[in-house]
Amino acid sequence: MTDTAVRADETASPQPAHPLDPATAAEYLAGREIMAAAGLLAGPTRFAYYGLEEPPKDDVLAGRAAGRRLRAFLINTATGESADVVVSLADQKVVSVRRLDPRTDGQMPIIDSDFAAVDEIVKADPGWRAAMARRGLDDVSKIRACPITAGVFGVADDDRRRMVRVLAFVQESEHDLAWAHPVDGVAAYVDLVAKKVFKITDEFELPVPASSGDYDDEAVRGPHRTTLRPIEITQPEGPSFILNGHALHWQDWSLRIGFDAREGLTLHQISLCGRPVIYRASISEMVVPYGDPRFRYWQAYFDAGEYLVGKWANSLELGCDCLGEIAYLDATVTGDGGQPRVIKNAICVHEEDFGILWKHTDIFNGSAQTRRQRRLVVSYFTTVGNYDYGFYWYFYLDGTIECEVRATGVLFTSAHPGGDHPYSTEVAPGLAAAFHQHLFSARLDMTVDGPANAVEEVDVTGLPVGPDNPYGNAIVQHVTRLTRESHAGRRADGARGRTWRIISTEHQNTFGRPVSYTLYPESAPVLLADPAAPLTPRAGFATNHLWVTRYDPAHRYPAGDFVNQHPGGAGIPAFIAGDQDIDGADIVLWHTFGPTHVPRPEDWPVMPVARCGFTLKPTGFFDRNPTLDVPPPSPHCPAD
Ligand SMILES: [Cu+2]
Repeated sequence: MTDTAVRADETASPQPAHPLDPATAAEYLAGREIMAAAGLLAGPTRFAYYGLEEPPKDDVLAGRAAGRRLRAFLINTATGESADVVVSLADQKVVSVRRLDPRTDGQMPIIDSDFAAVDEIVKADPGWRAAMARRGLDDVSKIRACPITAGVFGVADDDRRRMVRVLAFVQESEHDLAWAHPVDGVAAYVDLVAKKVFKITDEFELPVPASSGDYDDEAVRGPHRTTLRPIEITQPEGPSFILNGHALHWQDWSLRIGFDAREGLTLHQISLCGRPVIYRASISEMVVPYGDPRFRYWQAYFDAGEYLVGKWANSLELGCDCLGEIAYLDATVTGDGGQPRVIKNAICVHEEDFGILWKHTDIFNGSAQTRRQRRLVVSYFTTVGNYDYGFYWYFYLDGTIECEVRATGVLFTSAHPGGDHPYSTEVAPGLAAAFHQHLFSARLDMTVDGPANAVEEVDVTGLPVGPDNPYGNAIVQHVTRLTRESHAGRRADGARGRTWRIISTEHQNTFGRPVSYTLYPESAPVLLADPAAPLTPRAGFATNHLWVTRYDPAHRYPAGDFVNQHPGGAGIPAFIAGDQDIDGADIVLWHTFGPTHVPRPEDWPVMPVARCGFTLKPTGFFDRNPTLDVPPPSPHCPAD
């Protein structure tokens, strides 16, 4: 084993070193004390979210020492009463308490104890047991209840209460993979406050698919292949990065690493050669809508706003999840009671060789040079139900920033009805996986050489034959400045090579052009739900690939603060309602990306990683290739 854990120079001090550092265990406890003393935690009150309330950007940039604040979403599980609370640790007091009306404001995210409660509630319900018994499932101890956020569909008795809808799977033995055995056609609707099943939909019966999906079972997977020889990554002099607390330095890059139960990994104050590029970057929401219109039409998860992706972060294993010289950071999240829980080795920082950086063999002067690319990788992995997501941010020697999401885990399944079912793929005998989308929203608070930025949409096209283009070979850029929020909801266009350039309106390069970074999107479909679908206003952010908004510290989540059972219109649609000027302002880009997933048989029983993401490249940010100073990889490499 050559992989090495590089312990960061972390202090054990409960006091965070920087205003943007994640909240510490001691801070969570201190904040909890303040809330308890104010009487906010009476009765069965639980924390549905608990995290750092980041200080205003102006204060951070001005170096003003802002007092630390925490934000908590509290829910009384007996009454459903919900409150959005901010406490000041410095002042030892509650700063604000906003009582929510969940019918209009939305419900609190799903909490840990909901999972266990739902299992008990459905198994105690005679109607649900009868529905299972009709399908020959008399032993409910073998049934796994899967609670799914309910959405809002305008059905009166569905939408006025804190609820989940519950699908069932059969787990034949302790190690059986339950996702292989969906019980289709039936769902229980559970009122989480009344703690009872209030409705059962039972539309059709199909046989529970029987084939094992237990990929750990040698009888299912077959013997391990023996033909893979070891690959070892060694860095005998150690990695080239320095991690000091949450501050990371590598080559000309510097940034700060944060972590939040809702957004997971957050990156702050990303700069290159001492020049700011992004003030804050995160994946601030995601929605996974399924396309089966039968009784399960409501299946769509907002994994960040409804389930809190960061809370389910994995502890990473050296030599398994990460190879080479690794520095880990722990993440601290909290349980329902507001008690801290440390996820060891949640964030992985390492350096990777990435093939050729540049290379040329010159036909005239005989020079033959090769340089190798490297990237700094900051990543974490999380498990939300059946799926697992890896979130990777890459920083390259040439100034490129890349975000990659890796989706893996197990498909969400149903029973295949036979024939050419239009909405799903048969992935094992009688087992179906519905078509669905994974749509992520990257929140990119840009500061390209300072906060005064603007966005240009750049298309590339040919021109028709004409007096200035007699042979029809002309290629031109079409540059459109996005000047107002109302005009900045944009779609990618692969046929026109569409990109978006984030320019400084204050700084120019040697050619007299604004320094800029270009966002290169993947041209995958945006939300495929009909514009009239109840989901569409709830997932408004996902209806375009790009939005640009004026920076507002309250605009953090593109589907709104309270996504669970929110009727729609929060987040991006509300942010842009004021139609502010975004030209030469402090602006935030919201970029929608992600796959539309038509499952393949090869995605079963566990799915090989599917990648998606986007790239940001310096574009006239430098005056020439910034990597000419990268030395040859080894003395024997130059051929001349
Ligand atoms: Cu998928």
